Amino acid sequence: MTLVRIDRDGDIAVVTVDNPPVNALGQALRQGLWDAVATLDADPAVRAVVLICAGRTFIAGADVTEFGRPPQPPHLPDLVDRIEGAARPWIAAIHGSALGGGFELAMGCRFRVALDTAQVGLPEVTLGIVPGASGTVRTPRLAGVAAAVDLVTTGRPVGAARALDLGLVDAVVTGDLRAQAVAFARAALTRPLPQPVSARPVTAPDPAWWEDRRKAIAKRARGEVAPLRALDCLRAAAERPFAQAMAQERATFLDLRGSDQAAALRHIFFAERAAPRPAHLAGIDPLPLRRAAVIGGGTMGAGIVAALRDAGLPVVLIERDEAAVARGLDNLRAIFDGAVRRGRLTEPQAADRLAGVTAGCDHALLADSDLVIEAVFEDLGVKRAVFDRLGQVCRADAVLATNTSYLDPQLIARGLPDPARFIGLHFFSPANVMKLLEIVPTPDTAPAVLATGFALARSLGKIPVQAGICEGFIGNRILKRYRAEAEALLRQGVTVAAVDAAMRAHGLAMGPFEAQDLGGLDIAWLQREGARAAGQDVPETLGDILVRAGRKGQKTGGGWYDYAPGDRTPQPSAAVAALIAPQVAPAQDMPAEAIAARLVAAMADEGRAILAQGIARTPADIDLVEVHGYGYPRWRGGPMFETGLR
Ligand code: 3H9
Repeated sequence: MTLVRIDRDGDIAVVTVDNPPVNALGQALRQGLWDAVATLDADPAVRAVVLICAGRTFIAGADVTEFGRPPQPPHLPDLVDRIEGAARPWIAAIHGSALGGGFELAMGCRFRVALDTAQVGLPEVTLGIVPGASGTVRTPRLAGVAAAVDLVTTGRPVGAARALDLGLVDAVVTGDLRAQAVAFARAALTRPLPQPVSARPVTAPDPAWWEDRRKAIAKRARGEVAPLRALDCLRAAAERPFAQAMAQERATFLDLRGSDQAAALRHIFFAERAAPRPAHLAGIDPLPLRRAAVIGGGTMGAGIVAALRDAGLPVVLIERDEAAVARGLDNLRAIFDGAVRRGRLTEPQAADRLAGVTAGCDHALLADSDLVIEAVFEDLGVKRAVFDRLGQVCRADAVLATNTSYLDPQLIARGLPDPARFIGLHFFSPANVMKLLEIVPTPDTAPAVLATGFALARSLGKIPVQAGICEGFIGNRILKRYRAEAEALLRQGVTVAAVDAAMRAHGLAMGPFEAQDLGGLDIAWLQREGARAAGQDVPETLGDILVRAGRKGQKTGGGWYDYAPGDRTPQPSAAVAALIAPQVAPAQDMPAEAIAARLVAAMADEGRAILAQGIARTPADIDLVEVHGYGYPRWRGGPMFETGLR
């Protein structure tokens, strides 16, 4: 297959890269472009060169699959220099995404022309590396240091309009990109050429500015090394000559490329891309999803409605009476208003989201729905009653889903006229924000219905993970084990604050106890009490002691910690120490790493049991659950990856 094609439009050469799916810069493509420069430099009839890509995107970056192997020439930084130093000016014509090495190559060109729908960026830090082909050195010369620091240390791409404002691209066009880029080239040839990017000046901020950035980035990074290493490279780019800055960038890139963090982030990168289309569902067509419905407008139900509306689906929201309908709509309005406040939606977009919801208590509204998701109170009787009704009123081919997080979906489905179209879809709260969707088929679920669950996840932009049936499925089952192990540490004499601090140091936003205080200790307690009432032998937890003493978390002014009124800062609690004292050994110091290792090992151990029982299909699926549902640091790759199970 020819990865690089050259053709002509008069005296303008057009180099087309065609390396599906995303035109990644593997060795063969780098060589193809290297040779194209030589060919075109040798052709006196050529006055300028347009670099354009076939398929859905401009070059999306280096080929990440090559990162586990030694780099092969021609190396990308050399290729970028070669294009910049070519005899004729090159013009990058960008559609889709020019990311990482793709954008670095575009910066080697004398000009960049982008379609209005394109985006550009340097996402390398999300892969645990820094840009390795001049991204940290050329970007400040193109867009200034502040913009470059933002772009490189967050890894977030920017759209074409913003890229134009920042000076990252020279023109934004609509319509026929190739024709527009060729026209741009012709016009550019009538004027003196600008300096190559490497030769442009850069204004260095003062040391205090760098210190401020360093503090802000370190706080955000929580142990992730690439953003700070990228900042070092950017500082070198601002303060030192081009060649020296390039040498520092290359050394940093090669160092990080072989790091554990980069391996972990690559693991998550590929797991995320594999998840929406699992191999075992290849060739199974999902059912059409044109209209959806949600039963229950509480926090979870409203979040699911918002997620469905964000994906453009019209939604019916059913509640049990008019007052509940009004509350459900209020919940929904609060979500969309919040999105407007945060600048995620405009007022008209929010109004449109709301207008696409038909809310009521008449089940006849469900007659047209392709998918109905139940999100009512977590009680088997209540859920059974909902599905009895759905079995009567929904279309015979509609998919019926439960959002249960603990109950056995088989019990919920019992009595349905056609259990083959029933499935569990476990969203995480807030459902319009959290990326994880656990998909829980029963033994009766039809393959097409399972495939529909995955299709739904794709249209909602969620990460789907298939889970088998057990208490808590994958995520909540591991959470239970994690909390139990955290309590075991307390019983050994480790303090609540030491456990939480250790997990924060490990990269989680919160430790297990402060997280329980935020969510409320009573939720899990109610489950345990329910199980005890049903005759199960559930040993008393330390959390039970706290709940019985009225300490349910922040909402009661105290849980594992004390809270001053109006202040969410956890304060170590003498009352808690006294309450649990009879159950705990004398205080002991344990290093933070040892605490984290114990907790991670417990999670991974539960993960292994889950795999052995067929509840999860792969270790990577478990890692995705932890990263996208429970705030596990991506850069550690998840508990399975971290403990060596890949
Ligand atoms: C870099 O550039 C380093 C340089 O600074 C220095 C070098 C010296 N490589 O996401 P999709 C595969 S680091 C290999 O579903 P979309 C992906 O696995 C790189 N493969 O598509 C999937 O495979 P499959 C910086 C890649 O349309 C298929 O392509 N660049 C790469 O939803 C489709 O992917 C990035 O980090 C890659 N770089 O989104 C950009 N990228 O079909 C990463 C994708 O077998 N890529 N694949 O499952 C993206 O963000 C998205 O792919 C993109 C398209 C937005 C481009």
